[in-house]
Amino acid sequence: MILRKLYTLVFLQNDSQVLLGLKKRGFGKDKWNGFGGKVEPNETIVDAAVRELHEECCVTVKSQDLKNIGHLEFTFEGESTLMDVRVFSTTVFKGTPTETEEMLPKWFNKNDLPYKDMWLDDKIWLPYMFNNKLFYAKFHYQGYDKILNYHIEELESMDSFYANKKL
Ligand code: 8OG
Repeated sequence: MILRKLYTLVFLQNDSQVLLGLKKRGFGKDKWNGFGGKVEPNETIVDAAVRELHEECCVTVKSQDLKNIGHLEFTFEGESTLMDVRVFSTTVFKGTPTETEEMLPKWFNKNDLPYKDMWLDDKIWLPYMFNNKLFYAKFHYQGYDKILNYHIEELESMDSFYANKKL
């Protein structure tokens, strides 16, 4: 039995830059990433995305401004959990990204990202995001530093992807 756990991941972007945060504790510590976390029971996915972004870097977004641009799935050899990560992007937000106990935010040029200090898979799917392509990707890891196999595809629409997907 696979246990699916839902997560959000939000990227703020402008034409040339993307906001990443250096994770200061917990899962993915010392890696640069978008902002997100677990979806709580009785919370919609997009509400969780708004909440986590604010908790982690003090930036406010409206849920209607968050665009769901991708779906990621991670499994780990020997583990029965599947991490189901909903990826969102927006160019519209309020507030100045500010360091919190969880994250140190910083703007990066999209063509100069700190990939060596990011999750290995990011290099594979971030180009879809930067080229405004919707995507679905799944990665099977051994530990956290080796991808045993993966699949990635471009999607026409997230709605039709979820309508056809058994979750
Ligand atoms: O609550 P917590 O911070 O542990 O949530 C984990 C966050 O990390 C969540 O936003 C999803 C995200 N995440 C993974 N795996 C990967 C990955 O391989 N790449 C990226 N970019 N983010 C990931 O859980």
